Amino acid sequence: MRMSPQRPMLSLFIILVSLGSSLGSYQENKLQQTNAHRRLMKASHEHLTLTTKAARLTLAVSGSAAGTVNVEKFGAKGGDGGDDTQAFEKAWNEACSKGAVLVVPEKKIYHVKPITFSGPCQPNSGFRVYGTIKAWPRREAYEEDRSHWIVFENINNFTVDGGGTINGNGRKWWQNSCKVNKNLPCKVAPTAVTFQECKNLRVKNLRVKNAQQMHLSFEKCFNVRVSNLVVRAPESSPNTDGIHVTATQNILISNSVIRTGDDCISIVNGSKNVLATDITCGPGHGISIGSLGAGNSEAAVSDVVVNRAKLTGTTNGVRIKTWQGGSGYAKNIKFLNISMKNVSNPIIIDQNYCDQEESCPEQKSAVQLSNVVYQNIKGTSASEVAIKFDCSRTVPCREIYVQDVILKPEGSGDAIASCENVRFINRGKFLPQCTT
Ligand SMILES: *[C@@H]1O[C@H](CO)[C@@H](O)[C@H](O)[C@H]1NC(C)=O
Ligand SMILES: *[C@@H]1O[C@H](CO)[C@@H](O)[C@H](O)[C@H]1NC(C)=O
Ligand SMILES: *[C@@H]1O[C@H](CO)[C@@H](O)[C@H](O)[C@H]1NC(C)=O
Ligand SMILES: CC(=O)N[C@H]1CO[C@H](CO)[C@@H](O)[C@@H]1O
Repeated sequence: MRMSPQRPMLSLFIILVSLGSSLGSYQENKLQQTNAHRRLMKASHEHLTLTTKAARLTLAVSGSAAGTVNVEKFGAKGGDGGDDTQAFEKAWNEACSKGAVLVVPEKKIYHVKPITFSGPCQPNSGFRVYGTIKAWPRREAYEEDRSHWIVFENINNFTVDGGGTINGNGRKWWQNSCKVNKNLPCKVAPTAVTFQECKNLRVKNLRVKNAQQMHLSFEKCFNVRVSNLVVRAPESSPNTDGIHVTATQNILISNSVIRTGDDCISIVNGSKNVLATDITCGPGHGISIGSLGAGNSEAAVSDVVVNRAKLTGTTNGVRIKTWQGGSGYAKNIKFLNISMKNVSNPIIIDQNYCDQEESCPEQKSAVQLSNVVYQNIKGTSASEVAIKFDCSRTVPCREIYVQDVILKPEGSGDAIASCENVRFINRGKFLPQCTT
């Protein structure tokens, strides 16, 4: 019962390739390109609908040919607080080696310790969660590798779906975070679900909640479609990013609702061709590119589009954050059609990012930011500074395009824009205007 992902994956590739070339031509034609872009977005939208139909058709035709492996076949019990890890391992080995779909049955809660699902697998393998997978609560179980709970690695042409829940059970981890208890040392906590070096991957129709630290991370993946996710953790939970993208190319994240204690989406070094569309975000820290350039490192991020996002009550809206002393670039980035409601820093470029106890000394080098487009961004700011371009003095921001950006104060008072070391070009409305 697998929704043959080859065709959708190929389509994704085509969408992303055309997206990439559109970004290229955008550079030449600057803001005259809105019509072409609108067509592109419309096309990609229709395309998604079509591929879904094609997938359904394939499903109907192929029936249950691929076969399934139920975790209960290997002794998973669910619900009694017992440890189902081994059953999951055995079920995975069978599913992966035979080309079947691992099934987590509905209505039960399976407790699982840190686990790695490794490929490569036979064609037609998959992973379908109907019920709930919940993280083993005792933190001792994570001593060997504190940064991961569930890992999928080295799998191709693969879908994770099912409509069920993956629950990181993160409360104890949050209580022991140095951000919550200042007396404790800062240590990493597990990412709930990590995808490493996966190709042609689909992750859809899932709830992921209460991660120990980040919820989902895509690392060194290629051709990924993420859709229809609901990601939730309390606003107060530390570092619980929704979707983290690192060293990944050609990834489409669509139709997802993300409400957590940190970035809804964070896109960092080595990522290229990232499209996030129809994202509902908040509470949380907004949609971020970065942080980049930490520890004097070199960064490369390009061709990122965020289209149709709705942010409510977040601490940032759309943000680019880089540390002083870094190098490399973040370029060809578009933030389009975004609505903000009571967002504290709706538009922010922060090249003096410093997320540590000690203050960060001034340094000469910086990650170069260029060709960043803000178009059709409307709504309200919870703070006075609605727009902040705090760019590097030695490496100013170049080619920053602002069109039809209107941000008003949420309450009474004024909204202002603060602009340091930025060269921007604006068309259409741009409110508030830079005062510095
Ligand atoms: C994945 O799909 C591609 C394209 O359809 C195919 O060439 C490749 O062999 C497949 N890989 C696996 C591991 O099934
Ligand atoms: C940044 O990404 C590039 C390309 O993926 C990689 O070669 C480099 O090591 C990365 N830098 C850091 C600091 O991770
Ligand atoms: C707006 O956000 C601020 C700060 O986050 C909060 O104190 C305030 O209650 C919010 N106002 C509304 C109307 O939601
Ligand atoms: C796809 C989409 O929502 N496009 C909209 C983006 O914003 C422009 C105006 O800047 C609208 O005209 C598009 O409809």
